[in-house]
Amino acid sequence: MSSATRFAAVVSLVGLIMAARPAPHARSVGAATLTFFTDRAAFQASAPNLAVEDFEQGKVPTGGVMGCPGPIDAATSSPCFSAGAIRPGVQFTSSPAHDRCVTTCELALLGRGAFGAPSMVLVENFFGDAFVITFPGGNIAAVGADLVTYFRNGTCTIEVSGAKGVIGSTTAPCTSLGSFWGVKADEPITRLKITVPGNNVVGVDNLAFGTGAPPTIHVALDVKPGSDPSPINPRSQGVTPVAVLSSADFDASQMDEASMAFGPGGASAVHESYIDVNGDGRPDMVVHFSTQAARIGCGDTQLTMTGRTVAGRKIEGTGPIQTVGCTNP
Ligand SMILES: [Ca+2]
Ligand SMILES: [Ca+2]
Repeated sequence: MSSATRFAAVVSLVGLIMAARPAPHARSVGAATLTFFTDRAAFQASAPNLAVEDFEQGKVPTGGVMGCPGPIDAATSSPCFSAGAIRPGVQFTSSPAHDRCVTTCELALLGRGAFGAPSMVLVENFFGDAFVITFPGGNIAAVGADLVTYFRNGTCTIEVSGAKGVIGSTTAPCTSLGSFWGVKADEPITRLKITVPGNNVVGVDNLAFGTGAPPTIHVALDVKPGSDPSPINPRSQGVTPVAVLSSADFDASQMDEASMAFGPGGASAVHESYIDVNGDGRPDMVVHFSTQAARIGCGDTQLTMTGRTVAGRKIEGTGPIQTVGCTNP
């Protein structure tokens, strides 16, 4: 109740004092390629398996507004969020930063119905501030969100940063109901800075973020097909054959043999052929690699292979082994 009053008072009061800041100046560093999206379905098709933060674990009542101290992340424990309520890997702040709610809060959590919000959304709390999203964990190549503004619809400016600084900037509609905007980059995205001109506040809902890469395909290996268990002498100067088994979901002929790496040493494939080694009717890929180059350790119980399909999909496989010849010097 008092929080709601404070939000309204702060925004209107501060808005009178603070002039709208100029839009950020975009500056490209290096040669990052950014692809922008305005349709969530198209974005998700291009960048599957993203985590989504929808703020629905927030503690604001329906129709209410709460001031929230920043930064907000998975560790935050505040009147707005309990620890663990926000997904790991993302942090929300405003720019410039403000105090920790000693007098005011830099962020605000809107409940469903507040200012027309369709569900809980997080916004910055001062006219002219930027809403800032950082990804401390790294490895984020795709980010999308419903951009939200209150008081009126507007045009947001979104500045995208990587490790070396700003890698691009664009504009997109932001509305009280939320308007989707997304980006994919060919280098890790570390930060988004979102601003809206005029006496307005800006934030996001349904923030999707992640590597944007399809999941790794896990395959089964049959080391030394035809022998069970699969004895390997790590000191052997020869080659070891391994069958990469096809399955209903995976066609071993789609492996890019140049990408394959066996064992801790990452041995390359030196020869491959296609035979159905397990009699399931699906041809398997039989690859030979240098046993020495694989650096298998005495006592290892499994062999791991990594690689990619010709289409670029990551592959990982393991199969049991039994090391032999390790006892004699
Ligand atoms: Ca929400
Ligand atoms: Ca087979």
